[in-house]
Amino acid sequence: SDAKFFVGGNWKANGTVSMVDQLCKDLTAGAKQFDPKNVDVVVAPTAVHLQQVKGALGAPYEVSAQDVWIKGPGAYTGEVPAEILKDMGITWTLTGHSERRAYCGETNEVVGQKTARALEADLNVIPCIGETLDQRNSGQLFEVLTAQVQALVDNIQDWSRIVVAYEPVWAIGTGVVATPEQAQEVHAFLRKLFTEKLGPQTASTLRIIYGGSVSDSNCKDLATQPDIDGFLVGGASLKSGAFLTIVGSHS
Ligand code: G2H
Repeated sequence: SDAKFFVGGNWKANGTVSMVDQLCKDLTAGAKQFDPKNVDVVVAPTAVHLQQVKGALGAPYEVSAQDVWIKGPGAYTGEVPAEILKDMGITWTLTGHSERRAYCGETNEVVGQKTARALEADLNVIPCIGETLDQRNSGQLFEVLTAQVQALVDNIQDWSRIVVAYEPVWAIGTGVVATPEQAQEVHAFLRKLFTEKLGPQTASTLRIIYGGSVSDSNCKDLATQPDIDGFLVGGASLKSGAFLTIVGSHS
């Protein structure tokens, strides 16, 4: 599509103070390897590493949370609301990553509400959607994705601050990447669905990024697919060299 390429690094529940320090140094040194006019690059460390990363990584990098609380600040022990992220200079959050759906019971409705909450507090959001292998094998792929998208459509007004991540659950952390054809098929379906629901203007500029075992060796073939506007990278985002290769894969 016409949208600017976008690459997110999802560090998941990984990192030590010294590892994060080194990764930030390496990313800073590697920033000259890409042109920020052509690609947005965002990294998502754990909640407790956010401040360290924010302090160590300046422009062109932006910093994202991996999740956000469904309500505002207040008596919600253990949670991190969007206002607190915003105040710390965090500009993005993921919502609805499949690991949160699977391990923390987040439903489409919860993901929609968290996304709305984050937008209200002025964050940019990367809601994640995707089917399991069972759902794909039993012919429910498009039905599952349509329900996930509908929950977003019901909750989001301003789509200019949204990047949608399509992450087939069977490809996450498994080393089994979707083929470029499989990914393009779904991205084209999603583009069409968003066109129907939001109109052609919004749909053509909406970034739809792919996630699931993206690596420095498979990124190039995926990046050339017409409806893949970038990547959400897990495992390979913990290695600066691989991550920077993926960041540069669109050019
Ligand atoms: C999918 C992805 C990052 P990985 O979860 O969100 O992780 O690249 O390790 O499959």
